Amino acid sequence: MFIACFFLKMSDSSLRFASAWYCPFAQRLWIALLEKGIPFKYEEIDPYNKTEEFLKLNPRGLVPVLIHDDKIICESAVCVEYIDEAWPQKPKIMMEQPYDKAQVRIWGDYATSKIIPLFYSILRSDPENLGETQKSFVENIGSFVKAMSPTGNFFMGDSFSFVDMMLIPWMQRLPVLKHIKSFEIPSDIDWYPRFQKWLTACLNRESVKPTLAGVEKLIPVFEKFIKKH
Ligand SMILES: N[C@@H](CCC(=O)N[C@@H](CS)C(=O)NCC(=O)O)C(=O)O
Repeated sequence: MFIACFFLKMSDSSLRFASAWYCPFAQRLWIALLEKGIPFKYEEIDPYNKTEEFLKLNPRGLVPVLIHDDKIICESAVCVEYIDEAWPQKPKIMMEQPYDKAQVRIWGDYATSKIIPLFYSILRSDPENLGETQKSFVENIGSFVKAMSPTGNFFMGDSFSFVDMMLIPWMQRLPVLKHIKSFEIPSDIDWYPRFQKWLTACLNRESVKPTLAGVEKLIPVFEKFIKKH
């Protein structure tokens, strides 16, 4: 009886994912939802045209937003942690062991605070500052790669986890930097083979593939972003 009620409750629950197709922050959550195999309703939103209805969902006016029954959750990293806890069935995105959990949080935060802002700085940089910004970007990606498990494909080895989801949307967009700013990670750098192994494995992950927007579609979005900022 208890089991029947539990399943009824699970299948009853409604999950809405408010997203924008080009948004790398929303992509983090999209990957997590597919990875967990959770059914959800996708809703395309234009976060730059902030309707009253959208601001009621998220007064910050940002996508992604998750609406689980009547509860509203925003901020991509928080949303990913939320679904991992609310749907505790495997795979565990946040890992099982306390030390592993700490690692995925530390390096997920590193990606968010030390790598991703530099991606946008490169896009916005004028030619005088471009070299310095690119150097820091490469150095910080290098620190991230050197912290990866030496075995397995992913950051934590064989487990595809929170930390991979935090960074892959921007690394998928590296060809956009190549197109707009002629930037590429130097392939003769010592950590490059480990980086490529990680990137290839992430891009071929079943939960990632459906979320990959084509580079030719993303380039105009970023060109518009540069004009605005
Ligand atoms: N810290 C937020 C960032 C989300 C974000 O910046 N989303 C962009 C789209 S990619 C957005 O909604 N921008 C609307 C705006 O800046 O007004 C998160 O992790 O969810």
